[in-house]
Amino acid sequence: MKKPFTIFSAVGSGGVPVEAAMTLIGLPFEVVEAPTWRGEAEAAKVAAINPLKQIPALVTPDGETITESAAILIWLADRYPEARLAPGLDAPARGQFLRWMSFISASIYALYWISDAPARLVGEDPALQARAKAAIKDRIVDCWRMMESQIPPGRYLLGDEMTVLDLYVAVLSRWGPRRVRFYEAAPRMSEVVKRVDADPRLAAFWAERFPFFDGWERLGAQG
Ligand SMILES: N[C@@H](CCC(=O)N[C@@H](CS)C(=O)NCC(=O)O)C(=O)O
Repeated sequence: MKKPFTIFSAVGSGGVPVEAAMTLIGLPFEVVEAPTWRGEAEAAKVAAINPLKQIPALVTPDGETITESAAILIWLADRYPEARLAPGLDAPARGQFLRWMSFISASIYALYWISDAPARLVGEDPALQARAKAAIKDRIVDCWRMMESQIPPGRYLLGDEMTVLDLYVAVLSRWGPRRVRFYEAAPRMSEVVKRVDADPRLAAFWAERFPFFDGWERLGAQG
């Protein structure tokens, strides 16, 4: 019997949209919980399959490892087209789908490498660290605002069907600078992420993997 998928991930992390996609597709998967930002012991759990010690990392039933959240999400959506989680290769929305998947990964997600541990860039000075974190939050808000100005959402970001882009944005918009600032910067996209938050197919999943609690839109669990 083939092994199920294994996803190296953590509650509230960038692995959550990948887990959500696999849940919607109906794939069997095991989670290795590895909150890499909580120190060397956790990071070491993923080192053998991702030398950057980052999650998410997916190991397929064939034993292939795929890292990079956007690549994993696009791969899953393309590999299981019956789940309709991405515009097909010839669909009119395909270009914009790839554009925004890359944008989220490169222009937004990558910044958390600094904001989760600003000493990596500015050393131990608390004032410099605070300045770096604040500047990154402002930059992320600017990125959301830019995306909002370029995208005319329907029920979902690319039209009437939910794609992995919606899952990606729904999760990353919960991190610092938190949803309240996302709502201000991107009011039309906010309607979409609230729809994704409320999707009944994901209710049990969100409760387990990125729970909503009183004040979460202001406080969040990470970032
Ligand atoms: N470019 C990577 C970024 C992944 C990433 O930054 N993951 C975070 C957790 S949400 C992490 O593992 N951080 C630990 C570190 O960078 O040292 C992706 O898109 O998958």
